[in-house]
Amino acid sequence: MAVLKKILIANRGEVALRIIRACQELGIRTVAVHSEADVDALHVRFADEDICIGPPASQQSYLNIPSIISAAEITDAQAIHPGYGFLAENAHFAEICETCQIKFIGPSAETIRLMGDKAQARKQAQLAGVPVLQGSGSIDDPKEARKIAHQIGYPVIIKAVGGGGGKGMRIVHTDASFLNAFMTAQAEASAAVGNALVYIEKFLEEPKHIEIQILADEYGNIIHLGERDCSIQRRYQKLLEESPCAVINPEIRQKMADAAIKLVKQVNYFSAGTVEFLLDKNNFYFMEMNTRIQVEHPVTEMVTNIDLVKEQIRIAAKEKLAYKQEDVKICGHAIECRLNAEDPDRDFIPSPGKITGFNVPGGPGVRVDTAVYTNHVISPYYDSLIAKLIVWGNDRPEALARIKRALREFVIQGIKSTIPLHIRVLRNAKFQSGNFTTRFMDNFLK
Ligand code: MV4
Repeated sequence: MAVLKKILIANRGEVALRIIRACQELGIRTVAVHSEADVDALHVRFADEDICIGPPASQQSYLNIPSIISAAEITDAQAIHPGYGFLAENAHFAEICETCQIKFIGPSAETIRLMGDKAQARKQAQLAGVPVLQGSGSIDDPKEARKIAHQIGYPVIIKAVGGGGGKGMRIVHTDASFLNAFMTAQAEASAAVGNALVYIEKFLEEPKHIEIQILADEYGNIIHLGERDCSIQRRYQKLLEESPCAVINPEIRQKMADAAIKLVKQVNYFSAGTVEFLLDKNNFYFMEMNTRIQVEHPVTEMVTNIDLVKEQIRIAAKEKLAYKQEDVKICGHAIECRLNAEDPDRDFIPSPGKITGFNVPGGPGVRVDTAVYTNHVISPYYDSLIAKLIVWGNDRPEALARIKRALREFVIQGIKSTIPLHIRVLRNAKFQSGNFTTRFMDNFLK
């Protein structure tokens, strides 16, 4: 990597480790940043250099732009990898990096801003000829909005323009309940993302949530790496993801991939990215685009044998894509379970604390992405992800058997985890059929 000799990782936890590993294999030096709560974190131990950027609260450390930029300047890092969450989709941060002549590892600030406005993103999809659901642009007058909702026909869903991941979302079934829901959505959007703007879409009751992984370089080369089925979610938090989708037919898959590439072209996108769709029977609709590496990227890595984080770094170093579309072969089947420090028997309340015993599974086809170790303390300050368990199998039945086997080997003592819940989901006949929708977890937990 001629132009990138040192990268600062503006993140923590398993994803910080994931990025450090990619850098080490590419011969790039790494700088970890950490809060006062993360002095003993593995990302700090694994990086070549480390620097404290503030107190435990994210707002004052992992979201503290001046501290992070200073850390990059002090250590002479030429680039910053934001991981996911925190500053990963903050256009202002990407812009500041550019101004300070630090390469932001991701797309341009302009594209992050455009896709971060979910109403604008819809417009771009339409311009690119990608199907979208019936809906509105950004709208703020409640009565005007109700007229549009009525025209679309209920149920409709109100979404935050600055949202993504379900923040400030409201499903509405009648004219009578619309105004109240609309104003609540505006207030929630304002509180959650600091932007009260919302838009409306026809609500699909039982779709699948399917996303296409793409890679694009700065020279206009674009490839897709197939899809992930992310329909298993609770409160818009993904619990389990797989690739490929078990029930999609090849024509639909090709059409979704073509649509994703059309959108990527339309917005001059480069880096790794994900285009999310809703799939209803054999119709699909653009939902949003994520301009970051995602939590569930390993399932795609397992079925393509392509290291997405390395590719992101190579693209940032102005290299051309090393793969052509015909080089991408989807091989076998991968599943990921997100193991969270939550108690599924007590409405998923967070279960932070000391991990007194930790044993990760192994054997053929098993990958564990974690930054946890025995006697590590899960802090209440950050998200509750303990580990991602990812398995590969020659086919879906083998992957299912393997992930059940691996979950039984996994030992997490001292705190509650979602392992028992995952085992129950994997035993469920509807889940096993592959024929499940976004409604699955609500029904399952009822
Ligand atoms: C939808 C939808 C159905 N219709 N939009 C959830 C998170 C965010 N990325 C968008 N999401 C959805 N948007 C329309 N027009 C369904 C979801 C959705 C979902 C909804 C309810 C319960 C679970 C869900 C899981 C995934 C996606």
